[in-house]
Amino acid sequence: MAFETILVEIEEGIATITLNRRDVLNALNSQVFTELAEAAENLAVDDSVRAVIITGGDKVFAAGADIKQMALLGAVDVAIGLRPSKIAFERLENMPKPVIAAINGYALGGGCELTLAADVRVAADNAQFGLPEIKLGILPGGGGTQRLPRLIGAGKAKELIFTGDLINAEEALRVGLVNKVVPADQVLAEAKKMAKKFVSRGSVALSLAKACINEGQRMDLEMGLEYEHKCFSLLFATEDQKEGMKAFVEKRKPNFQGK
Ligand code: CO8
Repeated sequence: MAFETILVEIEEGIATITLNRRDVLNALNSQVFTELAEAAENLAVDDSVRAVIITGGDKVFAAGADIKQMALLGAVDVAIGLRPSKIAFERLENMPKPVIAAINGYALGGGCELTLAADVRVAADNAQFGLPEIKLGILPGGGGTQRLPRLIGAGKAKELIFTGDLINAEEALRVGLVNKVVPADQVLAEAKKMAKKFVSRGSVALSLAKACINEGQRMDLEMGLEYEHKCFSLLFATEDQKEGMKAFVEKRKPNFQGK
């Protein structure tokens, strides 16, 4: 996949998307969103890819949407021109494989919101998170007002969004914004380790578990539990379920085939 503002590498079933606008702290312009949307669409259906990592490299994740580009936009330009940001984030969030954000340095505004579209977040001890949009006279329009409160609760999300203040990795871990904090030079390695563990599990079961959690957030508890029961039942039609339980009985590691 050849893109200009992102790099995509696939190794041992794990795709790594690297944001690649280093000179502007990986500010997310409309081209990044368009390329991310295309990459996510391709990776979702690529059978050789079992997990996806998204990173900004070893210095910064992303300092937000490109303010210089946004400064020139009117309401209609945003409604139409920035639509790919929504598409990109939703494709990452809903792809039937795990997506891990590996975060060094700043993850601000749209950058922070991009990490929220991932399933799990691994942060460097030097990472800083925030939704400073309020200081620009706008609000977090990349899912921040929706995904952040669902992740960390409305009270803390409102504090972050109303103040625009940044929090460090330790605080992000404490409030549940990130899953793990590691030394800065180990973020990608830790994300890959996590990805490998996910990949070693039954991929059908994992993708349905992800669907249950994501879809369940759009349902009331009763419907969510019903949806879960249907997905659970469906897994008993897979070879992975047979293999997983047979392996347990035979006291060996399962060899899942993803079918
Ligand atoms: N957009 C454009 N350029 C940026 C951005 C940005 N968000 N952030 C940094 N840059 C550029 C700077 O302009 C500078 O470029 P140049 O060298 O040409 O002047 C270069 O990156 C380096 O930046 P700094 O010199 O500012 O670096 P510092 O280390 O001094 O400061 C900061 C780092 C604190 C991260 C600072 O750059 C900063 O505050 N950046 C803006 C953070 C911010 O407000 N982010 C939120 C943006 S709004 C947003 O994300 C809305 C999301 C909406 C959803 C998606 C669209 C629908």
